[in-house]
Amino acid sequence: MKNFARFANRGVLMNKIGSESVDQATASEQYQASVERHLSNDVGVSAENARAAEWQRAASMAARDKLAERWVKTQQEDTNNQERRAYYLSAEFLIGRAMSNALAALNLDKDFATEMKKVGAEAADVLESEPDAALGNGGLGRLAACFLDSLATLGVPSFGYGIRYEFGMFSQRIVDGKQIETPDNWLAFGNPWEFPRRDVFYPVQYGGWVDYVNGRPVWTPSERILARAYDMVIPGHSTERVTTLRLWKASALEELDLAAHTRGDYFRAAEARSKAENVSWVLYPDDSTPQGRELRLRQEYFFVTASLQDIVARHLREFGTLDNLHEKVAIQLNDTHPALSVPELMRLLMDDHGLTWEAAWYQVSRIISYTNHTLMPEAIETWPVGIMQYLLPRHLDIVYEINRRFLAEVERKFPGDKALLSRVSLIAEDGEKRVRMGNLSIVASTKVNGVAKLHSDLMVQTIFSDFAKIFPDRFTNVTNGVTPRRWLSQCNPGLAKLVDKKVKGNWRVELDKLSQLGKSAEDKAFHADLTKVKTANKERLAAYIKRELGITVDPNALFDIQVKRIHEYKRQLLNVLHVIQRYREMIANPEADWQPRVHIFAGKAASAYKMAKLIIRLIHDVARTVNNDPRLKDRLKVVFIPDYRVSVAEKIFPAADVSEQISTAGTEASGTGNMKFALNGALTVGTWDGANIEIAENVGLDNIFVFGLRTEEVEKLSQEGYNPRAWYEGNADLKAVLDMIGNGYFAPEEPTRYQPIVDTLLTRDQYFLLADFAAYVETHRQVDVAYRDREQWLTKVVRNIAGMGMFSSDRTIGEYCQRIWKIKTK
Ligand code: 26V
Repeated sequence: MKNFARFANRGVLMNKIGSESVDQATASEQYQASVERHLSNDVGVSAENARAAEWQRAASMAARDKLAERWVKTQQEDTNNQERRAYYLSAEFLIGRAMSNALAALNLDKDFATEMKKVGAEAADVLESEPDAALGNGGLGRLAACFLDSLATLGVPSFGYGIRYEFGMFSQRIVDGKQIETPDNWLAFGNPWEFPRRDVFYPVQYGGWVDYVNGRPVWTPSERILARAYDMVIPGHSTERVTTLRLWKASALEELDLAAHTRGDYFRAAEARSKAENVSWVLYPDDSTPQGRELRLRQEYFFVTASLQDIVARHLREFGTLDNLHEKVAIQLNDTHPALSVPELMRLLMDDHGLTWEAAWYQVSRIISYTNHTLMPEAIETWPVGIMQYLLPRHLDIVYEINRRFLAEVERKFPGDKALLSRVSLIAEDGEKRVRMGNLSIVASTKVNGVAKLHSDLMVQTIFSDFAKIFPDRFTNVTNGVTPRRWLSQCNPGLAKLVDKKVKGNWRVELDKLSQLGKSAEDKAFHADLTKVKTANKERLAAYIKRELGITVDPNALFDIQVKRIHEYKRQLLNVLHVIQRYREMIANPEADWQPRVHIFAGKAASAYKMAKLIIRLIHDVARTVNNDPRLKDRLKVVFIPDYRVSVAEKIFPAADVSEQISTAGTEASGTGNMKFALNGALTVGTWDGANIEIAENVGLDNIFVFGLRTEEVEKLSQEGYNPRAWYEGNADLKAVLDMIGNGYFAPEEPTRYQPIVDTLLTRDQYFLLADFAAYVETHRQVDVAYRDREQWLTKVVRNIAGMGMFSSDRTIGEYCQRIWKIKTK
């Protein structure tokens, strides 16, 4: 192994260069030697024969070794310091790839390519061969991953807790313009980043009944499985601190049910195993209505009970008493998915540890806080009382008792208001009786927060207005953020380098420092550098599009991009309507000096969401028509990039000129893609919604394109009786666009294909596309004009990047620590 020899020579190096770079060189060489050792000893292949994926395994094992050292130290520190810990409970963590982030955290990223080259491997291929860990649907799951990065970086004593899904978010393939879902077998080649903790497991029980023996409840469950811990190390940046993401895998109590086995019933034994493992088998890919499936409730209880048992056990190990649990533990519920934490923690404290109701409630209500991520009433979880009774009878009893006491308190504060009692009750009694998980979470929480200013305001004015009256001090806002390590430093090294030149201080961990760029807003040399970087990023994306789809796009065209889950409220359809309008204008006047544009879409549709799938198909049919129309001379291209995921997002954000954030005002809780685009120098075309508003405030209204109805206007229009057909009749362009879709212009082989789209738009148009169409089209005309004034545009770009300081997830986590968890940060 030639590199061991090089390593042995480092004494010579020492004499040549300064000590810091010697340390760096040494670290890199040690790392490289370790990679080669793992390649031979663990992967079992020679450097000469190793392929990219094999180098990847070896390289990640070597990085993992280094992280493990930091990990052991951090845990020892936290145990010694005995400070309050934050526990982030989330059914989703959308991590993506771990390798380049780990190398960056270890400060080994710069030499990695050179070291790999020396052994004949291409670093880019090695990094690309890592599968994404896609244990989440979209924004909510990615936020959890950004939060872990910030918890580690800020050195907060903390754990993430979730589920080790065997299959993550489905892969999306497009066949004849239609979405096909295929399983995401991300663990097929093992996961080098995880540490199975064979000695950490807890029982998880379901079903059965509750007896009252001398007035004390005794739960006799009918099923028992195990939750086994698998840890992932989450490295901090510019610190040696790390944090832990502990994921639970379900397994049978015994690998094979021995009793069944000795009876010779081999298949029954195998069945018990697969039934148990079923619980952590697959992520629910439904980003739309929660369907109230029993397996989903099993999953939620599964990770809640395992995590809480683990937290209690750790606390008892460290303190030997539960008296101070609430002083040392802060639990954050990422939406209502872990809301069973409320009755479960009550149960553990009372039934297993003998606390009284009052003592247990005192603790629970000081430990738990809840983040709400959507205002859509249909998206807030409820569980049929029948399923709860069957699966978790003891928990249902506890929920009833919490409700009894809570409603009595409300009755005392607001006597005689029966309607109020029924609205805030933890049990919905209209129709099938259901447990309201949002209400349950609020009643037990220290703090309840929304994820952007507008969202938090609307939360207390609409869905939770009754609770805001009952608990006026409980509600607060913590605006979302994203980690600048992954979403600028790693995904856009070209831009990061320019920022390094202009900004003093470590902007990677103090993003506010980006404001220093403001002084270069009109600097022509800087503009030229920015243009070079953006063009290179667009070339990189164009090459990816060519490779994946065979479509040629011009990197000099304006790249207009909308990437996110496909949902009617996010209005990808409005974007399509604009593209069609532009197409009409161009063929009507082909000789005009049209700004060349590439309209890029990506995103997955929930598998049962018919309308979302039809929108994907329409995008493909429009793309086929537009991309092949010779009259346009390639000045308009439409591209749908398949299988949107974290690693694809990292290629897309850096290449955008225009970011589409066009949800109906009042519907998008925050958005985080909007932040990633602006941070990478794209200008936003957006509604006055979610975090767009705060982005506008921070980058300046002159540097963002805001259009469309405001929340109050949407509300007013809706009250007055919105008639979409009148908007259709009243706007000849809009009418022509919808008629083209309805007449089968884009699907001549099946002219009625898009009738359902036109029908919903003309009869209901729940998300006010037709009302916003004209303003949206007009705004894009302004975008074209602005884009051509290169200096002006680049000034706006700089002001965008400079204004994004507050959208670091470090700021967000800092606020959670201060205002919700009461944890000190350095
Ligand atoms: C579900 C549904 C189902 C029915 C109709 C509309 C709708 C809308 C959203 C959802 C997802 C709920 C939870 C969620 O993923 N929220 C997202 O959380 C992100 C992180 O806070 C935030 O940036 C997004 O705006 C928000 O949609």
